[in-house]
Amino acid sequence: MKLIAELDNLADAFAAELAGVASAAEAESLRNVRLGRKGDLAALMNRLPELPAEERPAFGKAANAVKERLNRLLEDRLAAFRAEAEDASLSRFDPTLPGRMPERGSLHPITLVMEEICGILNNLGFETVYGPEVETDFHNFGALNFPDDHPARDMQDTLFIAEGIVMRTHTSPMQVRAMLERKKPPVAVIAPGKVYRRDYDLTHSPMFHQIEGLLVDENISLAHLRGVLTHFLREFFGADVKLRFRPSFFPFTEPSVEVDMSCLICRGSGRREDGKGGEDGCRVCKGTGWLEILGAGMVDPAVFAAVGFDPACAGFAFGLGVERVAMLKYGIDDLRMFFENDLRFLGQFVK
Ligand code: FA5
Repeated sequence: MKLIAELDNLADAFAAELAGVASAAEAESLRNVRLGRKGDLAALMNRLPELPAEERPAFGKAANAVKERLNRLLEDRLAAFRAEAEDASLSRFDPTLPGRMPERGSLHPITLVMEEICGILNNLGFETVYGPEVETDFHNFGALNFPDDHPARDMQDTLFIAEGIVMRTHTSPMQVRAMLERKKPPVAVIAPGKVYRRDYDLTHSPMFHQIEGLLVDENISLAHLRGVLTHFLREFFGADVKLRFRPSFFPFTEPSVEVDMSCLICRGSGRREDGKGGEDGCRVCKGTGWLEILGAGMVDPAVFAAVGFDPACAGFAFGLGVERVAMLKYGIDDLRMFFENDLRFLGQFVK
């Protein structure tokens, strides 16, 4: 058969086959078989030398024209497949469906509680200050009247970093830093932040948060401390909260107190929901109806001496456990939930 006739046949066969393809992928494979570099059209063109020399230019031209035409047909078919796919996805799109809310982050409950507490104390005139979590032995213990090798250092299981360097075990070193910086009274600061101890159970975690408060001025007494703490706790928990001041001991305060709050989980009853009391009762207050939330006292003259303040100065300090307060505020009976980072838990505290 003449080459030119074979070219026509190929074009007709291609058009027929193209009409029958069911997908873009089938159309592409047809392009390969018929029009590709090793396809049927290329094979025909390779036979050009069979023709007499004078017929070759006309055949070459015709073959190129066929190639172009068939490629155009194929592109049209591919465009039709694309349009069909778009239509199909549009018909699946239902504009009346409710939108999908993007997930929103939220502040951690401990952050929320710290912000609220600091807000109340800022309103009373306390300024917020921040300090390092890796502390010197001097700031964490020495200046706070913990003598070297004094058993009082065992009160807090310390994580040591190096000789003379510790993870701060409380925010009280900020008392020392604030007084060293201010050089003389008045000082009225609060210092929120992380502290570290070797502790782990329902109400103790190895990293937790405290807020330190320090007021040094003229004629400050324990009555001012009681007034400030009572105001703060009533603002935070409501007017019916009950407080209990217990005598205690801290090397850096004299006299010292520990403040307990009526347990809001069991409403001070010490009993669980099923009525069990005593040691088997409320998990948070261990059946006592009270939960210790802070330590406090009048600044010890030895601390004033260590920072170069006149030991006759007067001031009070307190250190509050933020997680304990947050547990009571939100009715959470296991402090470890704050640190498990379960989004189902954290998502409940969106402001
Ligand atoms: C102190 O840390 C003193 N610096 C507080 C202080 C400051 C006293 C200023 C006097 C003047 P204490 O070790 O009791 O004291 O801790 C204070 C509060 O932190 C406790 O009442 C408790 O609420 C909380 N707390 C203590 N240990 C943990 C822990 N492992 N996990 C969570 N909260 C804790």
